[in-house]
Amino acid sequence: MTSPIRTERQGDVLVIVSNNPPVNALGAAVRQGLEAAIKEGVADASITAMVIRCDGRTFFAGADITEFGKPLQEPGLPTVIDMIEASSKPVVAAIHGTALGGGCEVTLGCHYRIAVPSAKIGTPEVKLGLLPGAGGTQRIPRIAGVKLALEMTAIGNPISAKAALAAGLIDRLAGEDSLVADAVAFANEVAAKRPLPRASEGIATADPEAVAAFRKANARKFRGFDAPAANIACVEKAADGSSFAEGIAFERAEFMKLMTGTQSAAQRHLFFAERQAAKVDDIPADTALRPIKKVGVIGAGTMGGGISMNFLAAGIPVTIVETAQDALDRGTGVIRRNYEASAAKGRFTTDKVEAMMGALTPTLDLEQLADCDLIIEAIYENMDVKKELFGKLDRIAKPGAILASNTSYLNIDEMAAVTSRPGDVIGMHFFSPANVMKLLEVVRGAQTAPDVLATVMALAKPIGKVAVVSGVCPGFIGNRMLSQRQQPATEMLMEGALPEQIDKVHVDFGMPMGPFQMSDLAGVDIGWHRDPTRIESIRDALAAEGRWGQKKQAGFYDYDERRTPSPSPRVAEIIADFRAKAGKTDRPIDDQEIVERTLYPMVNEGAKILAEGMAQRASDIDVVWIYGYGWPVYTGGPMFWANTIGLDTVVAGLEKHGIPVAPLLKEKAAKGERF
Ligand code: 3H9
Repeated sequence: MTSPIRTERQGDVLVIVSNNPPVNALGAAVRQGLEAAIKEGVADASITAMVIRCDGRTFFAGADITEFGKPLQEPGLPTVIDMIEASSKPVVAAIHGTALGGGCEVTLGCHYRIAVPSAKIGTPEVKLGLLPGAGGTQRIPRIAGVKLALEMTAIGNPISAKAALAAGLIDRLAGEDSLVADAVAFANEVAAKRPLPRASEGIATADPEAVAAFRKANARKFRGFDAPAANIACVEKAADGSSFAEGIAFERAEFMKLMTGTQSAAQRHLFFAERQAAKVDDIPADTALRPIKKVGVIGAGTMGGGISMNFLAAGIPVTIVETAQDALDRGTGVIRRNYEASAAKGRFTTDKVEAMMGALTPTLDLEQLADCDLIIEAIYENMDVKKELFGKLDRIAKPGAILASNTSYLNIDEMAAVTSRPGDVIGMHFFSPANVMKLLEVVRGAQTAPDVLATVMALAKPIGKVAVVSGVCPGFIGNRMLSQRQQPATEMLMEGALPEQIDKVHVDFGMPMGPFQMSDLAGVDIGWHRDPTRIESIRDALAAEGRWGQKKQAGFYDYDERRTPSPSPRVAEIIADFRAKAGKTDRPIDDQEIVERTLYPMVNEGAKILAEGMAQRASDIDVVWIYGYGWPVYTGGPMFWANTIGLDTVVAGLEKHGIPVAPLLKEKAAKGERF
């Protein structure tokens, strides 16, 4: 087998080149090749300096994640990096693309670093539930200080080459198109310079105030995750007077703890799940896509506005249609205000705001959609109205245009059936707020054409979404599972639990909110029959009293002006009243029962969704729940979580409460299999 590493001589400089597509991950063959190449450069008396660079789209994007959890093949990355740093001849890292994780750590082992201006440098391991385990937590603070090291390791966002230059993480910028020549020139320039600058020999200054402030500022973001604290502890260790060797030993121990834990396994699962979700099993990867140069959105309400924002931000012009001028003005006004708020936070320039608004065409005339390549309807959920609209679109839209519905539970096939082109019809279910939430549930109708599905799946990436394919069923993947937790939660109110107890179990589990907090946010009055004298459920009773949720500052909770919830004595009264009328006696309900009756049924429903082929794979369901509903990332999503607690445990829990177990779940549990 040929090595992914080759060496080339440029005068007295040995250029070490990696060619390991797609992202030059630092797998075993790369590490072995690097080790051999460094040895070659050190041993060859005619070589005065070395350059490490990569072919393809990026510098090393990190350790090879597919090797994690398997026996280590020598040499390990820390060994290779130590060897680079120990070299008696200068080594220059020549960076383009993204030098991430282990890739960034390789650059820190080098004595000098040069990067093209477009390069990005970072240690995103925390997003995989890990920490930079090849010296990163010890070298970054020694070069760039504790403050930046905390941000880079515990938050994990990459920084620009310019920022890296300012922080000393790179020494100079190369020309965008002259990296190799500039790196070789740099190597020649420093060839005779001694002593060699070695990051491990630097001293990091302790900054307890910065650490405390950082912890406080990010407490919410870090809630529930193990890795951020471990990253912080390692950075602190680098600056507490310990030797580099002691710091490295500490880093190694922390890294191994994380690597063998459930959280990192869950986060690595998500990394691959997210990428897998983009693939549709029966559609070839090279399917020709339909060009999407202009998008039409029908409805300028919260959903339509949010959907439009995604395309405008991606540089795709949008025509937005409403039925009345005031609604249209309101909708476009909200879009502008949202963009301006983001600009005020420094997310983009005011020029960009104007460019995006300039690409938005508001209109009351549906005919204006005639030249759109994709039309998404985001009107209210009524099948008759939607069918009428699809009939009109069939007449107006140009041939080949994709006709999409943002429905969250209605049948796409019924909408497709009223058109003469059912193959062009698809569901694009965005989640609210649509400009923020990352999930896009793509609903594949019975007749949706393969190239239509492939086009919409490919469109997700440029608009910053993670797309998952769902079949046609009520509520699709996400809302279908959601309904499975709402009903038992309400039943438990009748048996002795209070909304705050049930919600707390969900929040402690890591959800952004529990079932009743979600009801209050969405509106208790949604789907209400609007007859205050007809009180058949707790929900009816709340709605009849005008307790419609957050918008009325009263729902399952009481709210103050800042929308901070507090448990409501009135709600407790209503519930007690209902229980009494139903002749039910209270009993204590413990937290475990809440988990078993609200979360296990979701897994159960997930198994049915899988068995019916409504989801392509269990990991797609995990992606839906993590990106659409905020299921805690560190548990890996409902199906991965079920694997970790054991499918037999889930089955036993469901049976205990008399909930019928899905055959697929039962079968897998009996065979000792996982999803
Ligand atoms: C680490 O370094 C630990 C060390 O500190 C300590 C060690 C001791 N490994 O994302 P894309 C695959 S932890 C294996 O679609 P893009 C990916 O699955 C690592 N495979 O491309 C996909 O495969 P497929 C720290 C990887 O252009 C294909 O490459 N580093 C890896 O949108 C294309 O990926 C990171 O966390 C990997 N490291 O984005 C960086 N990376 O085609 C992780 C990617 O079969 N990577 N693949 O689906 C990224 O963030 C993005 O891939 C990157 C490119 C920004 C580089």
